[in-house]
Amino acid sequence: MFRISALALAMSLAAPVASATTILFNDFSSVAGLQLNNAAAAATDGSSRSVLRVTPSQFNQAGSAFSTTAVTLGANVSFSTKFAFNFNGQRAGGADGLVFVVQTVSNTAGGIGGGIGYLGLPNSVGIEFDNWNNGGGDGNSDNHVGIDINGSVSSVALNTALPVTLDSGTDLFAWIDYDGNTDQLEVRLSGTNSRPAASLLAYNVDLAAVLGTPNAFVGFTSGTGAAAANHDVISWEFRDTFAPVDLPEPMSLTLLGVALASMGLARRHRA
Ligand SMILES: [Ca+2]
Ligand SMILES: [Ca+2]
Ligand SMILES: [Ca+2]
Repeated sequence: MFRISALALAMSLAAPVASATTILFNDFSSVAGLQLNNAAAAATDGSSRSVLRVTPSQFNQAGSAFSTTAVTLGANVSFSTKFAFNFNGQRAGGADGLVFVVQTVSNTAGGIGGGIGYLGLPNSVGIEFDNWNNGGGDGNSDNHVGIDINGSVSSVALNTALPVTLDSGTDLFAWIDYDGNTDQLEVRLSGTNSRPAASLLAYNVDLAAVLGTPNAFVGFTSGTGAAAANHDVISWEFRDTFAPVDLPEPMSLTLLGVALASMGLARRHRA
């Protein structure tokens, strides 16, 4: 009797969790499901990869790419996302960066240059990866990550001590998680495809109030000015609940499952 219940429990612990993934681009060989605005386009990068080039390395551009249909976000507009990106082909120093955006329309690209394609988008939150120093609002940094609200590029939270160089031309990896139950927005960034334990930025914000609706369009904006770069998204996963991508399963559950299975086996041998 015990053996059966223990094995059943072990099996239930090992059962796959229902996926909350609503958007998944392993590459951008097809951009179906995305609305591309202004300068944004599918492109082939220097490694022959099919990428989403939100702005090309040309001066004074703005571009954006958003889901063509609204995503209904989870409890209190919770979400989790991960993407790989690469800034390359820099001209005059490389500018102005890439912003991951959650907003209530799909067809906009905001201001060029230091606006990073995000300036002026109402009812939105943006997580900016900014490779050009526009002064005090950028913390006098040309290599920072910020959290932006309602179309302002004067970030409400800023990290100017990144573990990577945005203009390195190498693939970078970002994880963004919002738990609407705690209102906590967390940003992680790495030069390797391994989710850091510690967040780079954490900020408390009531996104349900900012957006005014659980139905959101999610995607990216970018801009260039008197300096430019190819701002490429390499891959992208978005989940409509708080379900952090690449979060290891709790070790205790795995060990418990192994322990219970072993106990069942031991009892069978004794029988
Ligand atoms: Ca730069
Ligand atoms: Ca800037
Ligand atoms: Ca900035």
